[in-house]
Amino acid sequence: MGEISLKIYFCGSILGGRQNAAIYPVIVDHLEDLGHIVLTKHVARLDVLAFESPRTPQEVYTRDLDWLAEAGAVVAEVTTPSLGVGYEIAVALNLAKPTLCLYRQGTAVTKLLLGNTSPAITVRAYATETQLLAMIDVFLQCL
Ligand code: 6K6
Repeated sequence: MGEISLKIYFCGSILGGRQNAAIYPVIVDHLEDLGHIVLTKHVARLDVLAFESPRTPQEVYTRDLDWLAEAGAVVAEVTTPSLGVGYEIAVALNLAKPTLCLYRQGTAVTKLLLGNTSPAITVRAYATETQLLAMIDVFLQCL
């Protein structure tokens, strides 16, 4: 791969907490640097709630579900537990979307992800930013 531009759905915690949100733009920027389109790049914005506030909950839901359906792959940062991210991952797996779940090494992550037997899921712990970006590269190369 390398030349193929994918639509990627990025998931990161919003209401679940923003304590690991500094890594979200690193992931989104990397995906864009590789030439991909990140449908949900607003999730990485510091001001995501203000940015999205003109939209009704139904608008957010319908738009996000439509984007999930059109995405070629899903990349989720799951260090901070989030109901919304968990929901998105479940939908993505039901749609058989290749789904990469990344978390900071040493963090407790739900067994529903760690033990997930869906053929579409890849779950990886990263210790450094360099490792995280390499994991994204390997995931995309295997699509
Ligand atoms: C404010 C007012 C109306 O809507 C908002 C902003 N809410 C959201 N905007 C955009 N995406 C959202 C919103 N809430 C959840 N999501 C999706 O769920 C994102 O794609 C994230 O990946 C995930 C975050 O879920 P929570 O449960 O941590 O918020």
